Amino acid sequence: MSLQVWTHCRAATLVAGGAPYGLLEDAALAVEGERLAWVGPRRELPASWRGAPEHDCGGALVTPGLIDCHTHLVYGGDRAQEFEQRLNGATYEEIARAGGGIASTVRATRAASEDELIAQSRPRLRALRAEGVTTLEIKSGYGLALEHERKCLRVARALGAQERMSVAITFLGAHALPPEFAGRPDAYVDELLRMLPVLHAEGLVDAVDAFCERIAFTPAQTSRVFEAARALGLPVKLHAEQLSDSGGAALAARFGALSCDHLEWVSEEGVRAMAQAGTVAVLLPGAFYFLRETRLPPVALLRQHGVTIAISTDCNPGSSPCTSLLLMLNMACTLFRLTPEEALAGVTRNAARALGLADRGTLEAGRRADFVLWELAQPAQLAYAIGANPLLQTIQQGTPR
Ligand code: DI6
Ligand code: FE
Repeated sequence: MSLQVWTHCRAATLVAGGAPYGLLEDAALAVEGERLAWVGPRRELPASWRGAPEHDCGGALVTPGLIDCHTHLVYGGDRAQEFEQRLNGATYEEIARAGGGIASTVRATRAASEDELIAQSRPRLRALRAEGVTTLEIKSGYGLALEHERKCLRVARALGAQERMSVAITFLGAHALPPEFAGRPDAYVDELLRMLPVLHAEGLVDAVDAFCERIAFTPAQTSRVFEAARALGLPVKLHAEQLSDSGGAALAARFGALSCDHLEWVSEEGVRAMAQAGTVAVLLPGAFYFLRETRLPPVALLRQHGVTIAISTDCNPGSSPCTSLLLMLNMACTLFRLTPEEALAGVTRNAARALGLADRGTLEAGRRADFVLWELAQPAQLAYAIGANPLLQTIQQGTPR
């Protein structure tokens, strides 16, 4: 197995409990094949590693590969026209109720072939990758019928393989009611319960998500989807309390959800339930910003109850047409008042937890050798700059990309 050592760097390991950011000055990272075998101060590098091929990082800052744990990156078309409508006075909910919103992306996505969807989605993935993302979650939810959901999930898998990106795939069939089921949401949930085992058997589902909201699915309907996921042994996550408090967070916690995402309207009871269940709070500053929301997620309450906080782009055509995870770090700090350290943990260690991936998110022995070299002196600079990309190099599973 190939042995390599990376030296002359400052490593923000994100290992909790030690220095801020888990920072190691003058660090060395020893890589064996696709894994980190040893991480520590260079002068303590075990003798067995001396003589292994060495990469001089030239004093660069090193962090774990970034993890974008909530995206809807595979879709057809765009919604620039709705952006214009909103600037002329319509609200996101009004547009959705009038047949636009998610439904308009469903039309464009259904009309696109697998190859067209790959071509349209690839630049978004590449933009994230160019900023050091090494693990990406992609949700379905713009197909809303077996063949179209399958098409989107297959596109997500194909993009991961073609672009050397670790992709976690989430089935979000319960995203919106498709037009052919208008007025019959429970019948659509019946249909979802038929679709899920089929797609799962095809190896296309790593987790199950739903949109629990007054413009989407009720807690009772969400429960039925989660029961079906549980029966297949699949983890669940939930779009909860984005536009109103529907009690989704507590419901998801009852199912041991990996994460609840958005959470602007979550109650203290919901936060408590998440803390007890170990459910991660995924905050999405891009959607908050783009919809010009004013209700902030209760960050102080999340901290007080010890809920783990992750950050993500929510990359999607309607509420967050964003392909910059670094910009989300900045917005998590400026809009939500996270510290730069919390924000960085939110796209590394905690984002890994939100995906149930125990093998990544920090720089320590045994983890995947996914890491990024940045032309920066201080880790806080990652969240500080707006629109900069200080990336020098990404190493994915031990191999420079
Ligand atoms: N919440 C969101 O922010 C996205 N989906 C969801 O359930 C928005 C999806 C869209 O508007 O296309
Ligand atoms: Fe989302």
